[in-house]
Amino acid sequence: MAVQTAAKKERAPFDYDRYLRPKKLPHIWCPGCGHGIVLKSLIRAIDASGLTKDQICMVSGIGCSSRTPGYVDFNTLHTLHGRSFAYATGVKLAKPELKVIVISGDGDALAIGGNHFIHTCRRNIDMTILVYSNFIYGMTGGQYSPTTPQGAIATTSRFGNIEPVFDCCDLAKAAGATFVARGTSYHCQDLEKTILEAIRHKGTSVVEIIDQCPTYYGRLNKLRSATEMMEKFEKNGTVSVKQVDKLPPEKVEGKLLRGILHRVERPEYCEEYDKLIQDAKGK
Ligand SMILES: Cc1ncc(C[n+]2csc(CCOP(=O)(O)OP(=O)(O)O)c2C)c(N)n1
Ligand code: SF4
Repeated sequence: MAVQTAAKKERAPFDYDRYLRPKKLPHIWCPGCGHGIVLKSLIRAIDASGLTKDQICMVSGIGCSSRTPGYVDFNTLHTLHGRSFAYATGVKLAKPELKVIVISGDGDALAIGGNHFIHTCRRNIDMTILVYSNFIYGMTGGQYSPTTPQGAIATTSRFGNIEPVFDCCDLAKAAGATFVARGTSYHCQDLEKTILEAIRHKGTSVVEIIDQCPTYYGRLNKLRSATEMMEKFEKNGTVSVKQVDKLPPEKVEGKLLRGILHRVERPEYCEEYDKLIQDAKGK
């Protein structure tokens, strides 16, 4: 018993404060919002990467998720709705030594920013893109987004959404991203490991993160709590890629895969651009 107590004492609690900007707190997120849980996994992944705070540039567009960079003590840019990828590309080209991390919502990345998203993936520029997919536009009051499930209620689909869903991971892979993964705010420890792998990857890495907006999506769709949403969409709505082959088809059907879905190597954009400059100089 005494040995156990001593061992417990040795483990210092994780120092989140080191990564936060206390003057920017309290944050704007509603109780039960998934974005805070994701921030925790993200901070832990960055810490595990061994990168210093100055080596990171975090860029976002507009939305509840896009508020994240304001709260963290890295180089940060809070830009325009859907345009974070363009700013992030500029930062990476000007300072290729930085690790660029883009934070975006499903609306930000896949609707207004969809064009920028696919061309960033196509170029394979070295940056990590996190798409917080809560099936709705949270910040502006719950309009439906490209990830809103068919039949779901949003403030702009009062009788049920009739539009098919964009699969963010399929889209990223088809567009050329060289690392594609999916995580959830429920499986936050797995998420931390997945984000770490994404940060370590050279090229465009995309992680779609299923999280919850209890205030709009939950309320409109009669899901009574954040916990109920996490149970429905994240715990029971996803299957790990590591388990999928062992499960009968009926346990997999209709579920989203989580984990690393795609990882390949391909020339990285900044390096190719640099080669071009060197060639041009030599001529
Ligand atoms: C050009 C432009 N169009 C529309 C808006 C309004 N707007 C701000 S955030 C947002 C949606 C954000 O939703 P999402 O990206 O899914 O992030 P969440 O808030 O759910 O985290 C919209 C439509 C804007 N700020 N700029
Ligand atoms: S409106 Fe939704 S997405 Fe925005 S902070 Fe609240 S719960 Fe989160």
